[in-house]
Amino acid sequence: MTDCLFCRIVRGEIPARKVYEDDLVVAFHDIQPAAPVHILLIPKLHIASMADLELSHEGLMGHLMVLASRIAREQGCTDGFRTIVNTGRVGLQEVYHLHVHIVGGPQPLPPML
Ligand code: D5M
Repeated sequence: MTDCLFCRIVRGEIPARKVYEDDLVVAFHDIQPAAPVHILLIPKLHIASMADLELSHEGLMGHLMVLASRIAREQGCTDGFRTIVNTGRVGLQEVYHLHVHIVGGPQPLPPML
């Protein structure tokens, strides 16, 4: 997926304010933050959306979830946070490279639904 926006961030072709990176994942600030803390956590592997997950991705997705918790804590979300994975047209997904939004801040977030 050479022209995927988030693949380009993974390759360093587009700048991003990274807060974490390892062999499997990258986390960076969302360009349009919806809250004081708004981080996107992505696998380096191009997976278009949650609808495309396979059993072989189990370990990678477990890694992603454990890191979401750690990154939220490191960003100061010690009293809770929200994790969101928008999926497909109905899920209002804009960027088709699987990503977990980590959203938080000092105040309670408004209800989603
Ligand atoms: O959300 C996609 C999210 O990706 C949305 O909150 C904006 C963010 N975005 C788009 N381009 C960038 C760059 N270049 N850096 C950081 N964040 C970005 P979705 O769940 O697909 O609706």
